[in-house]
Amino acid sequence: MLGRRTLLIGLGSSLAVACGRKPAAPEAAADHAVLPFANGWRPIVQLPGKRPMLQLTTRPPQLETPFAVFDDGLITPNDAFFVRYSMGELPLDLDGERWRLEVAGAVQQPLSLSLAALKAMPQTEIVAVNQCSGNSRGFSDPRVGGGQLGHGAMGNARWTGVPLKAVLDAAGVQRGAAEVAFDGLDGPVSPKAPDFAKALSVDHARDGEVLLAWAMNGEPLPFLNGFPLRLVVPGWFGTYWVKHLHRITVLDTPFAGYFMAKTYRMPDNSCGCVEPGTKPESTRPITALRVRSFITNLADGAKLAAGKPVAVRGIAFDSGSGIRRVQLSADGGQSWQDTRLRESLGRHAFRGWDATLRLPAGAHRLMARAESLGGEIQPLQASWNPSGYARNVAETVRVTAA
Ligand SMILES: Nc1nc2c(c(=O)[nH]1)N[C@H]1C(S)=C(S)[C@@H](COP(=O)(O)O)O[C@H]1N2
Ligand SMILES: [Mo]
Repeated sequence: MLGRRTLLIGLGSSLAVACGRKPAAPEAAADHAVLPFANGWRPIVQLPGKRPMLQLTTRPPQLETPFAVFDDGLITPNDAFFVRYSMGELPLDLDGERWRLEVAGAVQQPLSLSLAALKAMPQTEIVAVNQCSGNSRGFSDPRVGGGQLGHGAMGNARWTGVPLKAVLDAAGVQRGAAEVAFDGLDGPVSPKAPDFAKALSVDHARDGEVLLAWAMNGEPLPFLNGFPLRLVVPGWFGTYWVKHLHRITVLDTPFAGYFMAKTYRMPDNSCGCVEPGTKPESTRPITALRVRSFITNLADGAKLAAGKPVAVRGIAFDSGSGIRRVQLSADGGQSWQDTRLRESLGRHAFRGWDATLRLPAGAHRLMARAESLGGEIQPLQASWNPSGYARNVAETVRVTAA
């Protein structure tokens, strides 16, 4: 019988091969996909624990979910969930038995917790969307640097774990503490490069909703999605959802790490945007998701029957107030009809919706536009920022009816 360690090492070496660390037999791409912008050609690759996915980079491995997956159901399967890393060195020899979560800094009692110790604490579950702040960046116009992603750097899963608050309370956060920093076990290829770490305010970290999760959709986290433990920050962009989490440090002063102070920052104004091509005067860390919606069953270029009922369906989400309504336009945003919202899996989850259209012969521009219970509505014009973060314009799907 294979022990867990053997299994992990096996996974590690096949990942090492797949990620180009060893001179490997060439990984023939079974196929490729073309995203609808310049340089949108992507090999389709299959990494351990994943189905064939769109490859953005090999080292670190970065995979985008094929968009059709979002039409299969509201929960994104583990083997189709996107993968994003900033660091080139993954903890491929990570041993779940020996791994410990260290809780240190401005606490009464530093802790060192095994996975078994965490699992012995009261567990909770939440269905929540993890979306990269760079999701859809490839559509930025004018174009911007960074991973040229289509719409597949998001996913909706049921996360199981222990509230971060319970662990912080067990350690006893000292009065006057300001922030809580989270460090993952992956690291930079060059020792001079900054390590991946993120921070939340003490109040946010103790809101009871932020989760230390070891399971995703009822299974242990796939290695590439943060085995054995990751942070889940419902309603906030994926950058805070630290994977392979191994150290939590309570700080008296604001955390100044590279991934908070230098990157993942938005223009510091109400729209989080600037004139295309210009630089913001000041920036602030990116935080909450913006309301978005997608048509999932019709791809750009679809040919439909004129005059016949056409079923249109999709998904919507926001930062956690919940979805109030999703409207659909067949004329590029001039007129709108309401869609029907499907059952809610929770206010942080993808919300399904559907509608029926009857289209006359000709070309049509379909758009979905969601409004949150918090009163946020998707804009019809895209705004721009230099990192292409947080796109949420109502997207257009061009179809023809004949
Ligand atoms: N340890 C670690 N955690 C990380 C990152 C990373 O580079 N290292 N990237 C973050 C970013 S930018 C995103 S969008 C999410 C992506 O989560 P996923 O790979 O499980 O889809 O992980 C976050 N957690
Ligand atoms: Mo991200």
